[in-house]
This record gives sequence, C-alpha cells and structure tokens, in this order.
Amino acid sequence: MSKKTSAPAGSPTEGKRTRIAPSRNISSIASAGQSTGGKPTGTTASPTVQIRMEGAVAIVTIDRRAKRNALDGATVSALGDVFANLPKTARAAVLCGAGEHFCAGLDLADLGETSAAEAMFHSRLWHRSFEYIQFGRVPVVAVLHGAVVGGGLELAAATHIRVAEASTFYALPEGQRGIFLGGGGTARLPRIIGVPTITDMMLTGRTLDAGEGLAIGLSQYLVGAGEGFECALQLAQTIARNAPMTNFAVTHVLPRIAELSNEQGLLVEAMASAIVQDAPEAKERMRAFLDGRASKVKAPR
Ligand code: 1HE
Repeated sequence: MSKKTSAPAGSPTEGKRTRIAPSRNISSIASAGQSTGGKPTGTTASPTVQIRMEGAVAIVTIDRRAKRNALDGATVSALGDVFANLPKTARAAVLCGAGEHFCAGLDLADLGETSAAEAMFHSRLWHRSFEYIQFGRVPVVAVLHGAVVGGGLELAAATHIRVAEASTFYALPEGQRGIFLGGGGTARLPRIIGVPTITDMMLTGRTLDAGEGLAIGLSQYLVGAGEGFECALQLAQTIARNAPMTNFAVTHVLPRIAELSNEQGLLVEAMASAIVQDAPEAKERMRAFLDGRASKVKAPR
C-alpha cells in the first residue's frame, strides 16, 4: 500500500504529494517489543524508554502507554541518558511514542505538593534531557500521533524534524492546570510558531489539529494513520547518509547563527562552511558529483 506525505509547509512542493513506502504502525511495533519480523530486537534503556538500531538509525520509543506516555521524572531522565549515550553507529534517530498518543505531557502526579525549589530543579532536569535531543550527536525525527500536549509538545519541539499522523492534535493546557511550561517550550516554541500562537494556545486551551500544525510549522510532514514511523524512518535513513559534519552544522550551528546579528551570523557561517567542506568525505562527495558518480537533485513529482 503506497501512501502520501505532505511537503514541508511553505516549501515549493507544498500541496504536491510524495509517495512513500508501505506503512508500519507505531503501536504494533512497540507492542511487539520493538520487534522486526516477530523477533524481539529491542534494547530496554529503562522501563519506559526503549532503544533499538535499524541500520544507522536509532529508534527510541517512550512506552508508558497506560499513562498516555505522560513524562514522569524517571522517563525524562532516561530520555536524556539514551540520547547522551547513543550507540556510536547511530547517525540519525527516530523518536516515537507507543500506544495511541505521542505524549500527554508532564505526569501531573509528579507535581504533587512540590515546592518552588523542587519544581525549579524538576524543570532543569527536563532542560538537560531535552538538550541531549536538540544538541546531541545526531539529527532526530519525531513521529507524532494523537496527543502532543504540554510537555509532549515541548519534547517534540526539541527534535529536528516532525512527522505528524492525521490523528495528531496539539495543545498547551497549562492555563487550565494552573502551571506553566517548564520543559524548554517557552524558549523553543516561539522560534517555531511565534509568541502570539503560543499565547493563544496557553490562554485559551485551544487545540490545533494535524493540518493546522502542518500549516504553522509544528510538523514538516503530514501522513495518514499508521504511516508516520515508516516516513520518519525513511527521512532518518536519508539523513544518516549525509556527511556527519554537515548534519552537525545543520543541527548545532544553524540554530545558533539564527540567534546572532546578521554580521556575526555571516562570520560564523563562513567559518562553519570552511570547516565542513574541508572534511575528506566532503571532498570525495564533490568529486563523485563532478565525475558523474553521484545522484542529481530531482525535481519534485
Ligand atoms: C495522565 C496524564 C498526565 C493521562 N499526567 N496522568 N497534560 C495534560 O493536561 C493532558 C492530560 N491528559 C489528557 O487530556 C488525556 O489523558 C489525553 C487527551 C492525553 C488522552 O485521553 P485518553 O482518553 O486517551 O486517556 P485517559 O483515559 O484520559 O488517560 C489514561 C490514563 O492516563 C488515566 O489514568 P487512569 O489511572 O485513570 O487510567 C489518566 O489520568 C492518565 N494520564 N495524561 C498524569 N499528563 C515540564 S512542564 C509541562 C507542563 C505540561 O505538560 S501541562 C500538560 C499536562
């Protein structure tokens, strides 16, 4: 069964359709213990976070499905550990949630009677863990489905590319819960969707559907039910074939340049491009193109 993805919002191919390979369902993969061909191959990093390798792609799955993957402290810690210690062979990663939802946000049972000081350290734990995702060793593609809510949206915002299935819905119910974002969302989300939209979502509790999320850049791809994992895996495999120095510059240098003045940004860009192109692998890739051995850029279908 061939399925369709939407092109990146605002891209020249937006509205056109790209065919992708047969789909695999996240819930069925996770419920099979991260298995392929019925044989368990998964490695459990913690009771609620699993990692397995598929070629050069690390597949990381949050599995607290009974709690809709709500993030307790142990799960947030485990996520940080997994991304800080990815296998050396990993060149890209896919992050998904088991069951019917990507992530229901902060485990509200974790807050309890927390003091201000405890809550602050709790928030800093989330910051540390999510930093390992955003500024870790490899680009991370998230598969979104069902609820991407509160801290779940903060987690998604720490990844580099987001693939949303049609069931995805986004919300920031902090206003209703009497709390505030604490997982890096106030820093990351304005850079993705802007302060006015976050303000609206937090003040009104408004829920955005998958199509609205695509339109404003919360996801870069929108696919049908059960197709997210395969799409994300294909993207991650493509990314894994890039020169590692280019991937590093895209994930670590580009967002930093965006924070600089134009003049400083141009200087850093010049230095980064000089270093990246100097790698022997880059030289070989350029020679391959000039010798007619590398693929050409394809026009969108
Ligand atoms: C939870 C949580 C949670 C579910 N903390 N236990 N996040 C929220 O405010 C979202 C709250 N959750 C929901 O609105 C819904 O659960 C969902 C829309 C995500 C899913 O609905 P549904 O019908 O599929 O599941 P459910 O029956 O509501 O939930 C199943 C169980 O998970 C149930 O527990 P049970 O013991 O009755 O089976 C729920 O209580 C539990 N559960 N979500 C704790 N979040 C760093 S700061 C970040 C700030 C935030 O993230 S605020 C947003 C918090």
